[in-house]
Amino acid sequence: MENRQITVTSPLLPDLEDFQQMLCKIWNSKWITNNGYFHQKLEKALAEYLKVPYISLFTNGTLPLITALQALRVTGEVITTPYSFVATTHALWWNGIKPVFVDIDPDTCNLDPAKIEAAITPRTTAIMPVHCYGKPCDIVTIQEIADKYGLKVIYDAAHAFGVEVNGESILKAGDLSTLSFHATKVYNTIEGGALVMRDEQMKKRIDYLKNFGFAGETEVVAPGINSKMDEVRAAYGLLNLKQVDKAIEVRQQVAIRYREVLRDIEGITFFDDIPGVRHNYSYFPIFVEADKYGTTRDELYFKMKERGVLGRRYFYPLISTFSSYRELESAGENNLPVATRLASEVICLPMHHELSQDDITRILSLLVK
Ligand code: T4K
Repeated sequence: MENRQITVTSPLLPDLEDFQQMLCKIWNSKWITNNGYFHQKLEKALAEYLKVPYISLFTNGTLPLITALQALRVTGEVITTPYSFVATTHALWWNGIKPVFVDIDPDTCNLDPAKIEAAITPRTTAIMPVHCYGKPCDIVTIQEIADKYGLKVIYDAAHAFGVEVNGESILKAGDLSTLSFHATKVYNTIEGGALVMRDEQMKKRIDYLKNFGFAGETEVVAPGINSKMDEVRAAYGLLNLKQVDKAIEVRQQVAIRYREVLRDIEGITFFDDIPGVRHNYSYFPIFVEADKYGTTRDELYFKMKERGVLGRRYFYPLISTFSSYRELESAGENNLPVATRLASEVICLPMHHELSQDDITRILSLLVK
């Protein structure tokens, strides 16, 4: 039996020689950070690729969340999902904001819009949903609720690189959207991220905030932070942008193969593509219903691990169960039955551009009874 480990993801890497050429340019210029040539070039290229009006590059995907809350002067309470990576809620905590967890919709794993209004209090100032696994949130209903109560909407779109609905970027929804370009994402700059905004004024404000609040050499207009992307990673990002479509196509083929086989397995469910949506196939979550499948999620997860197939239980445990948040009134299991159930059933199967047909066969053979 083959022992090679198959990991949940594998980073999309630029051609090394191409990257070395980029490095030579950076070395020659001696300009290595602070809004350099490659930084500006990548912002322009990404705005075009993503079909968004303005984008500001960051050094990872967590600082854009923290900065977005600062830029919109969000305070008090924010409604958010417990079914995400911890960074989503941590960004609220770092701004002194109280997270209010609302349950998710089982059909999408995203914040359930039908449950948002009941969680709004006089202290609520914003909603922070996540397009989990890159599946679009119900942006229309969320905006209607936000407009009705005068709330800001910040989308954590860390998983939603390149996702479009009817030809429109999902990143244009809400007041601001954040992206992560971490090594594990569909598109990576090693570490990296971005904020997507609608107008030039907001871009200016965000650009100040990510550079200590500097507006010119001697003037500081806000208590900013340092979260700029450097030239090396911006150059790397430019190279990866050229090959990301091809990587997404391979991922799509993997999803097609997975679905063909998984459709016939009782007790395992998964998401199908949504008509009109350009998916990015960033993750391939399956949900294991133990009573129908005959094996629990964890039994399957550890069996896979033993055989060298390293799926991941994204997002288990729920953020609301971590010690920093579990005392919140909204963190109780009774308030979050769907998220609690799905977190106990999920395994994200390996999903990346380097999976071979043999890898896929090996992974599926562990799932077929
Ligand atoms: N919002 C959401 C919704 C997010 O999902 C995330 C990040 C954020 C915000 C924050 O964005 P960043 O500040 O991170 O940019 C990973 C990532 O570190 C994290 O970026 C990601 N979400 C989260 C869902 O997953 P881990 O701890 O599971 O990653 P790790 O190191 O175990 O890697 C997973 C697998 O990927 C490895 O088994 C093998 C492969 N891998 C990983 C790395 C780092 C490689 O092949 N090469 C590598 O260099 O958190």
